[in-house]
Amino acid sequence: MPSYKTEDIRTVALAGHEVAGKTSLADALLYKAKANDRRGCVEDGTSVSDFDDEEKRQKYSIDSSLMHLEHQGKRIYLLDTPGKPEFVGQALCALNAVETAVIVVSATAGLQVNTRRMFNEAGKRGLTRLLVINRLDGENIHFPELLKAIRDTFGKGCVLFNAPVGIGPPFSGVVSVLDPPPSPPAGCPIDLAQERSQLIDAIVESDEALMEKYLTEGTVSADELAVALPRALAAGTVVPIFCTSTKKDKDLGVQEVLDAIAKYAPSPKQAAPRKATRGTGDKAQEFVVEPNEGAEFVAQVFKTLSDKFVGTLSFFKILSGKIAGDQQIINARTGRGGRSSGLLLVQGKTQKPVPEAIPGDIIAVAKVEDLKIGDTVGTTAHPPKLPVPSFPMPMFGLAVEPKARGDEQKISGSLAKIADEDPTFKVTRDTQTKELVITGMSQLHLDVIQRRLKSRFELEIITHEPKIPYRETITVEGAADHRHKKQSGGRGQFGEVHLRVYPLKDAGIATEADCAEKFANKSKFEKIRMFHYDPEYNFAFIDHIVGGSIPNQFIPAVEKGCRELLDHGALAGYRMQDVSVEVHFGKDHPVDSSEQAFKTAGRMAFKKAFLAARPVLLEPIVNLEVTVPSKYTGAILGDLNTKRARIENQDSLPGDLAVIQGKVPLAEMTRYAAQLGSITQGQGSYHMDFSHYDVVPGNVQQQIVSKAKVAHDEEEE
Ligand SMILES: Nc1nc2c(ncn2[C@@H]2O[C@H](COP(=O)(O)OP(=O)(O)OP(=O)(O)O)[C@@H](O)[C@H]2O)c(=O)[nH]1
Ligand SMILES: [Mg+2]
Repeated sequence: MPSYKTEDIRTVALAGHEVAGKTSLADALLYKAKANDRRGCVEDGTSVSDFDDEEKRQKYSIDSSLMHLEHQGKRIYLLDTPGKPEFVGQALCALNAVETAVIVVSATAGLQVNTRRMFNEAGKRGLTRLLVINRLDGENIHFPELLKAIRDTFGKGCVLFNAPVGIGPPFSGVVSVLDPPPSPPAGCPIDLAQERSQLIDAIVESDEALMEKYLTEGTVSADELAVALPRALAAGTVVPIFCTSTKKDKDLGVQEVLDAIAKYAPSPKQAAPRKATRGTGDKAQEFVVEPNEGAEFVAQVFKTLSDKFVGTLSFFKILSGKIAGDQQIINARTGRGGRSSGLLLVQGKTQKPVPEAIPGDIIAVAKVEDLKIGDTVGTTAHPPKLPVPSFPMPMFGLAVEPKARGDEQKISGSLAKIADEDPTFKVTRDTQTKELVITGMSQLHLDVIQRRLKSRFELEIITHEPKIPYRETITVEGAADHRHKKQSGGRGQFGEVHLRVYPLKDAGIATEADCAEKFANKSKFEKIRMFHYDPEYNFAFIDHIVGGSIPNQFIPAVEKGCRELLDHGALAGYRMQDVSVEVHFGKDHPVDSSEQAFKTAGRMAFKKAFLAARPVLLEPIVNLEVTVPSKYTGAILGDLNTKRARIENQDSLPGDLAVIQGKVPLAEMTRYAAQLGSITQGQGSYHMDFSHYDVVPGNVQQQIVSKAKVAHDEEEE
C-alpha cells in the first residue's frame, strides 16, 4: 500500500501562456520540496520537466510532463503544460487529469491569449483555480494595473493571498495578505489593509450566514474563514493570487505556492465525481465514478509517449478503485485487454516501479497496446466509459513527401505514432491525390513534428503548400439513371440504376436519429426497405426498390459504387457531405449482371444526379481571435476585410490591447502568421480553430472547379 491515502493526493496542472515561467515554477517546486537535489533549469537544459531533446534545444515546452513531490504529508502530482498555442492539445489533456489548475501569468507580458484560454478551460472543467503572477523581478511592471486587468477579466473573486515586496529588480519576496505584518514592508505596491478586506469579502460572499455575521459584526474569525475558504475555492468564487519570481537564482514566493497547493488544492475526494456510462444504445447506464479504493477500478488515459527505452508509455489518472502492477487492464473502447510490465511512478523522464496505485494517483504503464488519449481503462470485462474529451480541430495542412525514395511506408507509420501522442496532429492520405497530408495547429507545430521525425526516427520529409479541404454538396433534389453495358466478347456486363439525391443539411439532418425521424422513413419513402447512415459524411443510402427491379444481391454493390464517389467528389474532386441517395429502380440481365456492373452503374448514376442537383463547394470557416496593441486595430480590420472575414466582436483588453474575433475562410488564412507579424511588427498573436463549413462564393468556386482536374472515371465504363 502507498504511504498516503486518496485524501492526501493533490493533482495540479501548471498552465498559461508561453514564457510565463511554468516549467521554471515546476523545477523550483520540485527543488523546494526536495524532490530534486539540484534546481533544474530550462536555460541550462537541466529541467526535470522540459527533458525532451527538442524542448532542450528550443527552450520551450512541447509536451506536458508529469512530476511528483511530497509536501506537508501530501502527495502532489504536477503536470507542466506547454504555453504555446500550437501545443494546446497537450495542455487540454493535462487539465482533464487534475483537480487544480495553477494559471501562471507573466507580470511583464500581462494577460495573453493562452492565459485567458487556460483560465476558462479550467473553469469549464470545474477545477479549482489558483493564479501565480510570476516574473516579478522583470522590468516595466505595473502591478496595480495588472491586478485590475486580472479582476476585470477573471472576476473580482481574484484576490491576493500574498503581495510582492518590491517590484522589478528589487523584488525581494512576498508578504501575507490574510495575516499581514503589523507595519507594511517598504516597497509593497498595494494597500495591504484594502487587499485584506477584499480577500475577506470574497471569502464571506460564498457563505450567506458568514456574510450576515460579517455585515452585522464587522469581523469574522480566522477559524470561520478557514472553514469557508475551501468551499469558496471549490465554487470558484475565490481565486487566490500568489506572487513569485522563478528566475533561477531567486525563486521567491515559490515556498508559499508550494504551501498553498498542499493547503488549498482539493483532494480527488473533494472534487465532483465524474460520470461514465456502461453499455451502449438502449442499455447504456450512467455510472458515477467515485474516488474510493473499494470501488471498481476506472482510469482515463490522458497522455501517451513513445520512449526510446521502455516503448510506449500510457499515462492515466485513476478515478476509482485501486490497481496492482500485474493486473490485466481492459480498454473500454476496444474491449481488449493487455498486461503491463508494471505501474510506473513518473518524474519527468524517469520512471520507478510501484506495486500499487489508488484513486487520485497519476501513473504510467508501459507497452500496453492500443491505448489512446481519452480511453477509459478498467479491470472488469466491460468497464464503464468516460466521455472522450474534445480538442480543437487542427487546420494547418501540408502535403509531405519522403526525401529519400522508398521511405513512404516508414514515414506514414512514424507520423502515425507521433499523432497518437498529439490530439491536434493528424495524418491522412488524400484519397484524390494520394498525397500524405499532415495537419497541425500552425507552421511551427508541423516544424516541430518534422524535427521529431528526424531525431526520433531518422526520417526526413519535403513539404508542399497547404491544401484546403473543400467539400462538395448539393442544394436541391436531383435524379438520374445510368445503364452500364459492355459487350466485349464472352460474358458482357449489365446493370442499370435509377436514383434520386437529396440535400440533408437544410433538412436539418445531422445524425442517424435525425435521419430516421425526419427523412428515411415510410412517410417519405412508402416502400423503404432499409437505409444505411454514415456520420462521417452525413450520408444516407436508402433502398427503395420495389418488385426486385434490382435483385437483392446487387444492392450492396450499388451502395458501394455510391460510397466510392463520396471520397472522390463529382464537382472538383473533393469529399462529399450532407447527401442522401434513394435507389428506386433499375434493371438487370439474367446472365450479364454482376456486382461490378452494378457498382459502376450506381457510381455513375450518383455522379450524374449530384451534378444535376446544383452542387456547390463548401469551404472550412475558422473562428479567429487576434490580439494586438490597440493602435493596430484599424490595420487588422482592414486586412481582414480583404479576406472575406466576418467580424463578430471587438473588445479592448487591459494593457492597451485589442481583441478582434470573427469568422474567416481558412483559404484566406494560410499565410496569416507572417502577415500578422508584418502588420504589427511581431506584436500580435492569433488563434484559430475550426468553426463550420460554408458555401464558397460563386466566383471563387468557378476558379477552384476549373483548376481541379476532375478525375473522369469513364475509363471504368
Ligand atoms: N526574469 C525572469 N525570468 C524567468 C522567470 N521564470 C522563468 N524565467 C525564464 O524565462 C524563460 C521561459 O521560462 P519557462 O519556465 O520555460 O516558461 P514556460 O511558461 O514553461 O514557457 P512554455 O514552455 O513555452 O510555455 C526561461 O529562460 C526562464 O529561465 C522569472 O521569474 N523571471
Ligand atoms: Mg514550459
